[in-house]
Amino acid sequence: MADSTPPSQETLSNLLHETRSFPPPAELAANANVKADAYGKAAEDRLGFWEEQARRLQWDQPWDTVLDWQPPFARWFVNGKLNASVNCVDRHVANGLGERVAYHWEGEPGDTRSITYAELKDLVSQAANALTELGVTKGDRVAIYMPMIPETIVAMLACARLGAVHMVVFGGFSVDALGQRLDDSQAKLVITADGGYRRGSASALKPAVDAAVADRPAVENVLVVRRTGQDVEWNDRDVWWHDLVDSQSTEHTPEAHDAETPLYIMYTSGTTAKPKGILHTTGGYLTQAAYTHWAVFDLKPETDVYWCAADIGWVTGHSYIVYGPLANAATTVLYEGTPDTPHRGRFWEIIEKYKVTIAYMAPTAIRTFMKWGEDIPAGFDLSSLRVIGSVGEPINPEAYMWYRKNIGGDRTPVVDTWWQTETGAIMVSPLPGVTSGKPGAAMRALPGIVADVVDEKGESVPDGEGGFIVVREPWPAMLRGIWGDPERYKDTYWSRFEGLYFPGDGAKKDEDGDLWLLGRVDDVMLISGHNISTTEVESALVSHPTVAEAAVVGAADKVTGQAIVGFVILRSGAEEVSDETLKTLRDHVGTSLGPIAKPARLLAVPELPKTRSGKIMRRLLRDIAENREVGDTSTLTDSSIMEVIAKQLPSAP
Ligand code: 6R9
Repeated sequence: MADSTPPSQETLSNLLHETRSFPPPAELAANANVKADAYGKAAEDRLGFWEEQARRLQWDQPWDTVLDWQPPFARWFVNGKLNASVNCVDRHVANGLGERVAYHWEGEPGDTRSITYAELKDLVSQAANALTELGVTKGDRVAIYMPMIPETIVAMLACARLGAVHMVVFGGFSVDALGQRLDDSQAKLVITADGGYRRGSASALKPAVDAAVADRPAVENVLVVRRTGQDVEWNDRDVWWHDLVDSQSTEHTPEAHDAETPLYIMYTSGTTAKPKGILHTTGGYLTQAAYTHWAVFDLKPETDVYWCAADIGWVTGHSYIVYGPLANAATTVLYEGTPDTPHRGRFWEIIEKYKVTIAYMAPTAIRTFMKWGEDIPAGFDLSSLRVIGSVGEPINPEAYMWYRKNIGGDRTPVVDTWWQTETGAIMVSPLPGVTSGKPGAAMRALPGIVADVVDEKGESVPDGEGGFIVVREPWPAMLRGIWGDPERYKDTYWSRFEGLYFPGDGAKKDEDGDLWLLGRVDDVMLISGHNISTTEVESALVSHPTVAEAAVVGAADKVTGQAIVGFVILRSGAEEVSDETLKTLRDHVGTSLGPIAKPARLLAVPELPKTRSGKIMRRLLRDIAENREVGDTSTLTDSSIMEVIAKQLPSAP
């Protein structure tokens, strides 16, 4: 994602001061899966630590070398053999856990289905047999363009079982986005559904697949799940899931795959360039997904009910709805739809209904819930929760406090987890039984992970200063490359700082050495020679009671180089605001962070442009702020939003 050069004047200014901190609840700390000594142990013998974690899995053949590191190319658990689907399903059944529920699925219209590990094993075996019948073999790429239904997970695991590489595309990406990914991966099979439920109605998926595969002969078949029952066009290469899969044998003998067998490709859109196919392999990825899911959420698989509200089309869904939870034999809730269908309390209703103990969601959702008001969650019993997590963007201190208080009952730790598609699994996060969490901070690199904050020259910055987050040592779930483009892998992640992995994010270390993530360096603003992070200014805006969400960008300015232009969504929902209110907000930022961070212009808008995983797309706002034509909007949740925002604008000064 780090396609552009970070700003060069100086390292990030450190503007935000936060003094609140919440120690772990005593009982959680006493019974925590991971205690404070884990950091020291892992630091003493990092590779030994990861070997210990790899033993969580069932290996058909042990590895002979933990790590083969030919920078920047890593191979973990060399010559070890395992099957990811066996690790996620079969072995739990063999261990007597067949009756445990793997997924409580909740369809948006209210239909439900609970699937035990024994049932999942049968479904995955049937799907593996079906894919074999369609000619899918080890190494083939399979595209999955699906709603949030159990078959999506079954399809992923069936691929993993065969050693085929799955490539999940957000159900909702455009025909072009799907087509581009099919071209790059050369997938021979597409698995899809007639449609899925979104916002109370059936939305079609198959027409997009029909259009995308029309001129792509590499796609031999399209396997279609019937979810909504809507009419679909039928082509020669189409096969119904229920015709092919349901009649298959529930026996399937899995093969043991090499630890470095490609498991999946996940495309990240980056800012401008062609999407990158991030490649993950089997042994190291599953090891870190399993360990982090167990450690960061303090998972007790016998008693916890875990829910990650991400989409499976996002890496968070891969690692924390599918692979991590299944490897740990967890019981997971899977929800198909949107948070406001049929009402704005749907998430809390789900938590109450399934007595969810661990919930994991994105700051964008949390800020939306803030806007809807605390009365909504107050109407539900959320007392089952014991750990709540956040992922995808920096969580503003205000959103953290709201989440902790209104969802966590002022009782549960909040784990703010920093990681990326590329890292495969969580890298920086509090440990709920160890860390005294600070609102807005991801805190510490997890045991076994060596992260740091460096300056322009790649030198470690002292506590209290900001710069660029880097990872100093390889980690098991790290990407193994960009599909078909090793040079781009080197250029993007390993060329900025000699010998260090550069994720493209700004960060600071506070006085205690704790880490605060400050957003993409591509978004950092350069105001009169000071690098100011978008995160800090946005957090200051969101800390004002009238503001629900905020996005700021640096727009070219003759005097200051760049000037801060802010876009705010007001809690009242009003788009017409008085100059007085806007002035109050600008002053509020000035008082919180200092005059340098005061936005030059502020606009109230009804919505912000976001990706499907909830990230604000600041480059589009920059286009608006600089009066340019708006760039590529193909990965937005709602592309019409840009017109709405543009209309809001009086022409720039
Ligand atoms: C998991 C995921 C990665 C980028 C990452 C960073 C941002 C994610 C964050 C966070 C601050 C957190 N990000 N989690 N920033 N605090 N807890 O989101 O993967 O979609 O690849 O995005 O998201 O900027 O570099 P991905």
